[in-house]
Amino acid sequence: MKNWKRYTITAALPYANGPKHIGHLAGAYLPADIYVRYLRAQKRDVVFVCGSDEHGTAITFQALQENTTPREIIDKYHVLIQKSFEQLGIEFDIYHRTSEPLHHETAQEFFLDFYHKGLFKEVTSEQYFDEEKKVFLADRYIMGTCPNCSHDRAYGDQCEKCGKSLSPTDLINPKSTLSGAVPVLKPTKHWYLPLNEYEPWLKTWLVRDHAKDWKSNVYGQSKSWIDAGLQPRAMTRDGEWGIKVPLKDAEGKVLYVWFDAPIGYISATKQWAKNTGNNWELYWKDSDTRLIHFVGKDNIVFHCIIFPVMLHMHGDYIVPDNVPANEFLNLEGDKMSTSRRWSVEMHEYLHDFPGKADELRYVLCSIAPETKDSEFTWKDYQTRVNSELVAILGNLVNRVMVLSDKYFDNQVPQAGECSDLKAFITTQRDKISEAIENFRFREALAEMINVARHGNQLLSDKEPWKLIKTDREATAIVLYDCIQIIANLGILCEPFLPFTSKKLFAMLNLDERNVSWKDAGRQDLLKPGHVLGKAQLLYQKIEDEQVEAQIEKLKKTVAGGNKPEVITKPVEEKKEDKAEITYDDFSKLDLRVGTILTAEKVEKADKLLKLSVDLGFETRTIVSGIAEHFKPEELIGLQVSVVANLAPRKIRGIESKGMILLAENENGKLVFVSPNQNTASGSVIR
Ligand code: B3M
Ligand code: ZN
Repeated sequence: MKNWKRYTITAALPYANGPKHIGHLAGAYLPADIYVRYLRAQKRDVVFVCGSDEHGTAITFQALQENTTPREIIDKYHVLIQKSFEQLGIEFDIYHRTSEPLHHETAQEFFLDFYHKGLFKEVTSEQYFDEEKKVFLADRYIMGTCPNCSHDRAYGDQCEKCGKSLSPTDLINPKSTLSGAVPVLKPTKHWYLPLNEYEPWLKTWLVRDHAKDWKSNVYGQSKSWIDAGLQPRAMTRDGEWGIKVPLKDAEGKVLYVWFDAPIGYISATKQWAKNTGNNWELYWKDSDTRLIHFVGKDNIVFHCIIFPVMLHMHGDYIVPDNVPANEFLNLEGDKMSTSRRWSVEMHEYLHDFPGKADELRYVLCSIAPETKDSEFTWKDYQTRVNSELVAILGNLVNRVMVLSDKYFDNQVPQAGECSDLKAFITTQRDKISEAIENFRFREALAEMINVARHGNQLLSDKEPWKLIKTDREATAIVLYDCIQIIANLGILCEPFLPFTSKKLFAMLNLDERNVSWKDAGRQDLLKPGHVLGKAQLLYQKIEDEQVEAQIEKLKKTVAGGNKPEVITKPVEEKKEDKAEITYDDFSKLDLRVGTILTAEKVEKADKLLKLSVDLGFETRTIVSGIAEHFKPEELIGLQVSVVANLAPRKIRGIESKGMILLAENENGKLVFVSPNQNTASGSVIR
């Protein structure tokens, strides 16, 4: 394998005209994120770009139908989608927008490059025009009778009854779906990419270079497109919404959305480079850069044929080295679809299962449609969370933390390196690496879980809870090994379960910045005597009622079409006008890091929790109005910011000394303001 100097990783730019569902996540974004996290853990040079695809006829027509503007639709969903990704731990280096001027310039530059080199074919043809709405109609927006089967609701591109692919002029009695008017044919000129002329280049590139290393579904689909013969394809459209064709005689014409969208990867990289002081050209023009596109299967042709041809035509650019596209993820026995409302949207999941991003990542990765379509069911989600995450990984960590605390004072016990742990974990690490490098993420995840299984096996073989009665030395060895296993899991699970990894490192009191992928396999990640952090619960069981409610919701949707909508408001910059304070005012505050030791409900007060908080120098009772946002058990061990010198107050008869700081997000949900790594209780915040 080639020794790549750097990586440019792209994930399909979502159309910002609606929410995105977990099928999209499983298809492109999650595998991309896993791959990137793995590269970062290896300290490789990588940029991971994505952003909103804001153009296209779909958005224009949606706006016409909903009596609004494309802008309005897009602004809402851009924020919603970006937030969802963030909360799911999909960590792009930049989430750009194709409406940005930088993108418009970049796309126009590509167009002009081809234009000036005389590479386009200019073709004038007759196309249907809606005289009422004053727009040329995309094929999808014309309906009529199918010449093949007489179905009277056939679309201008295809009859969904008999499956025949059509062109709008084939339809009998065509009508505009926008106005119902009979469309008229009008001549219009467009610029075509002569894909047919690039067939030889494509063939060589694909067949010679990638027959072996591309996934068979991707290679097969691309090859059959080429084998069927390519046609010139129009790269411009009539319309107002989009990037203006940068020519004098092109009034009212914009670039075809599939011309500009992939260039969006380049403009996103340019913006990222500007923000960070990098050189974007290295990431797109240096032959030592590995370019990889993560997309769903409906985007294969654009990323394996059209965009590579464009990059090749331009001449300066590298072409993708791989496009590890996934197939589709179905839902409860049917195709997932936002418009039919048979879907689980990312933001809905996050709303219904707050704090459970890793649970979804885990399940989606283990059932990812890597080689063929696969299926998500809520029952299966529950089973995988409960019998794998909770029962294997969560259980191991919990037992090891409890036992170490009980027998060894929450410290790594003294023990010789005497088992074969090192060989085992190194082998697992290499298996995981090999699988990730070859885009077999399901397998990689299973091998990671096998490491946790090994830990559980060790515990049930050696039974330290019995062993301690007779042999303290031997017990120390078992727990030493188990602690090292957990520390290794902190590294190995990070690409898949980033939130879990963070919690593991905090529990072990290990700074994640001090370890990287190559450290996995070490049996001395934590030295004897090292003091562990506080135990926290990794996962909770998913209850029957929770999955039943989800299934009910889906059924209701389809029956009544009224699945409750959860749209988060775009974040508004809210600035309260408070009077300015001096530095002295500020320094009057005694702000400290505290660790929550216990939490319980306050009787007859729905909103209140009574907490005991370790401030290092003392333990305080603090009453906090957060009971509707958090379950007491999930707070144990959590580190928070505390105003320590607030005058005591009696709340419901309980003396509360201090206040815990919380931030309220745009949904009214509260989150703690916590140090981003484990910090000694009582540490001063300033
Ligand atoms: N927006 C299609 C989609 O969301 C399209 C991808 C563009 S990638 C350059 O499926
Ligand atoms: Zn038909």
